[in-house]
Amino acid sequence: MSALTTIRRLAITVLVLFALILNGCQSTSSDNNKPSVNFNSGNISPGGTYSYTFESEGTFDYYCEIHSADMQGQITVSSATSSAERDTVNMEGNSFQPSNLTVAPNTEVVWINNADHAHTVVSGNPSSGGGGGDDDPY
Ligand SMILES: [Cu+2]
Repeated sequence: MSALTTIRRLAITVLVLFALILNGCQSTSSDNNKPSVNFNSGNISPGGTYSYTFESEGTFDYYCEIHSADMQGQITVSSATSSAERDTVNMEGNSFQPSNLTVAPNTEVVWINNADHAHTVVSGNPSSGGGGGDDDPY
């Protein structure tokens, strides 16, 4: 093997290592530190339900599009909480009960509409534009 070939191989190795290091940095960018959820129940009739499974830890705002000013809630997903397959949020009048629910990762949250009119459950908050199309979980 000539000295030139050895140098070339070294150079390529260094470039590949650099690429791997840069890739590694990208995968720990802010996107991974801010898990996002995206859901939109559409109209839930009285007596109807909607469910969503929260997989990763984080704090997730949600609201009702119909009563957005008053009707907001939050799901906190934390592995410090004892796990359960399922947990529920009741929609009473124009509020979510409880408005702050903490669950373990991979819990299915079921919203139950106990009111006499329709509600929706949409990820995000009214100022984020909502519609379930916004990536911002805050
Ligand atoms: Cu509502």
